[in-house]
Amino acid sequence: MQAPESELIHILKKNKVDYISTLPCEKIRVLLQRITGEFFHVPLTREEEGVGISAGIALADKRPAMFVQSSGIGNMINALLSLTGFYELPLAVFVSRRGIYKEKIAAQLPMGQHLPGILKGAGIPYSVISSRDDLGLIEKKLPGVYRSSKIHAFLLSPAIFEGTCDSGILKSTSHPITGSSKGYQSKKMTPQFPRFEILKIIAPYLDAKVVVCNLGFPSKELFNIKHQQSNFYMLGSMGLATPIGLGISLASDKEVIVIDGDGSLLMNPGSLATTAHFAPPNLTILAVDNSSYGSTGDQPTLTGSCVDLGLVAKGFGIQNIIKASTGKQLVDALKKPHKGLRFIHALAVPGNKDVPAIPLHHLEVKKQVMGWISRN
Ligand SMILES: Cc1ncc(C[n+]2csc(CCOP(=O)(O)OP(=O)(O)O)c2C)c(N)n1
Repeated sequence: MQAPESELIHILKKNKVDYISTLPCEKIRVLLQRITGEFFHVPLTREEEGVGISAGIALADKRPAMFVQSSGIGNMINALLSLTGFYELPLAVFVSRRGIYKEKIAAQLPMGQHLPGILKGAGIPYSVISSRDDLGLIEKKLPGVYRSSKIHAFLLSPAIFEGTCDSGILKSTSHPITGSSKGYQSKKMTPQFPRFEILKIIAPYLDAKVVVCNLGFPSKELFNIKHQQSNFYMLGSMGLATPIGLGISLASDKEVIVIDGDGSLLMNPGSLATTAHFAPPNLTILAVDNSSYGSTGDQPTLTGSCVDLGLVAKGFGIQNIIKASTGKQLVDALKKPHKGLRFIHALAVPGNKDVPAIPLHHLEVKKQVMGWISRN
């Protein structure tokens, strides 16, 4: 009889799942080890960023899946609803469900036990997989996830994997950090323009690139300055611009530019670590740092007092960091040939341009972006 891990991997391969993002749970450790070796594996710092990365992968017309613990669903709900579900993208979420079978950690009980109710309340379809006899249910439901671009959660009981032998599992060994961006020093600069002017300056350099744009005013301003079919305008899922761009850059050969914001990067800073880990050569992150939550009324963020985003990027291991505040510095940064991942820290003064809303339906935006990626 096949091990349950092998059976599950067989089902995933049969359904042509390409990319698997994971954040570990001890109950599925053997399965996770196998996944690392057999798929394009994306190790996450937080489950929410995995939803963003998976959305980018789906925009590039590849098939994403995630393996997380039940507690991780609590970190994903907004992203699942305002990104994956909203843009009708496919995502299979395999959940190691704690708190229901021989659970020894009391803190796992609340999320594990309430999980079906939480998913039901959120309108996310799920299947309960209580034993390995139920694995057939995954085989039945998984094709529909990708055919109909739906989210589906498969709640996996630890009973399925009970007794699995984990001898031979590779453990992480500590290793020295190499190749960090030693040369980058953050010079003092004074911001010159608001975001709108920065977007006008960089607009000519966005041609023929997939642009993932932060939600709120950044997207509205970009639409009004330069709409192109390859612009993905976020309408929710704050903090996931960089993960979405990372997903597209991993799953396609297109040049990708993420227009992110300081408030959003502070919400999911770990995504810079994941991005540095893969360091896709076709990805540029342009962090428009206006030291404020611009779209909600310019409330200050901590980049105005104690946080230097360029140094944050450096600390997470991004090697190519450029700081810019003048028009020339911005243009030079974008024109400079680059062989690897770039992080452009663009200083801005607060303020939004009063521009009309984007008159496109969000599903039209998705269609345009996916069409552009597949044609080019
Ligand atoms: C989870 C979540 N919290 C809060 C908001 C409200 N919100 C929308 S845009 C935004 C500000 C984003 O700030 P930043 O990333 O710095 O970009 P800026 O608008 O300043 O360019 C906030 C707080 C939200 N959409 N989602």
